[in-house]
Amino acid sequence: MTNLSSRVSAVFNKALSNGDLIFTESIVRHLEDRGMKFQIRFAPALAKKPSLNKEKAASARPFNPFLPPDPNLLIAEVGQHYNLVLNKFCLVREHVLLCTKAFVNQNILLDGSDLFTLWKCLTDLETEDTMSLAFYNAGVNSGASQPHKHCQIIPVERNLSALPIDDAIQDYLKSSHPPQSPFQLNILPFRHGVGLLPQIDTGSSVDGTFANELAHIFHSVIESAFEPIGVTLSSWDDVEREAPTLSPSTPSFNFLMTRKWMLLVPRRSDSYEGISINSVGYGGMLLSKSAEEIEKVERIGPMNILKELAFPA
Ligand code: B4P
Repeated sequence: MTNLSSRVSAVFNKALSNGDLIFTESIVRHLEDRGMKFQIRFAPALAKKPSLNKEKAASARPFNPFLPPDPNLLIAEVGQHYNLVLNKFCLVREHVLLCTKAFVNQNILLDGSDLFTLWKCLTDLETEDTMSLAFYNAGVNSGASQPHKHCQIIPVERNLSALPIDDAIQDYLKSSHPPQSPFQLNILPFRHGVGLLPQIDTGSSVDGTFANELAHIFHSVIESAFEPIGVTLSSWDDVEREAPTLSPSTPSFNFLMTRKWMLLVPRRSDSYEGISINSVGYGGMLLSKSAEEIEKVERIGPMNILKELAFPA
């Protein structure tokens, strides 16, 4: 266990026992759909969570939970520009958020510094039993509710089926030699891009060159995923860094990253038949807050829901 991961465990356990965060119990069941073994997480108590109306988030200046972060949820300052804080409303133990210290709008694209810091956290949070999944909900149609720039990280067990999208990517890599990057997975019926990350020895020192390399892979993944929709990188040029709300005119996407790969999915809408999905959904993990929602997911099929919320492949 690294210093960072033991600090996360210690701060999490203290915050939980002091009632500084709300951990919601959930039950996970599996549902196979078009070759992907989806996880459907049922958390009925979450229906009671105070939710930030997403339309309001786009149109008014809401309460900012990250500026300043609750000191009881703060794990550490990371580098000069970031705070690592616990998610106050978690379904998975030790769910953390990497937030910029100063306000930056969540529509601003991730840059080399964000990606490198995220990669460092993924590396430092890994344990023998768990890897980490980072995600970024960008834009009004991505499932985002907070306009302050923040990436999220959840621990994922190192088992087959623990992270369904990782299984799909590993299957692709086994059958494709040498793998192209960025690439698309045949199994996913919607526009997306996957980029492979260089495998760097955790003991070696990494520097700004690696940050630039991560930014380059991120840009190539955005371009490959968005190009057929007629969206280019310049679409993000006019986003105001300090704009207090999310602009509906900025393209939305979901972004997922592990130490091995990044995946980006352009988003067309926020919810389908009342089911809202964030980046975790595109990892193959859906959330249902009521029996009615579970019934809908089973009836429509998780892959169809993901397809309806994204653009055709
Ligand atoms: P956003 O990007 O803005 O939105 P989100 O993750 O979709 O969270 P939302 O709040 O809309 O949650 P939802 O009910 O859909 O991220 C904002 C983050 O800040 C969230 O993690 C939020 O909890 C956190 N936050 C808000 N106020 C805070 C405060 N005062 N201090 C610290 N953190 C604060 O989903 C509920 C939760 O379950 C989310 O964390 C979500 O990421 C997670 N989740 C969704 N699907 C899941 C799945 N299949 N498996 C496991 N977890 C899942």
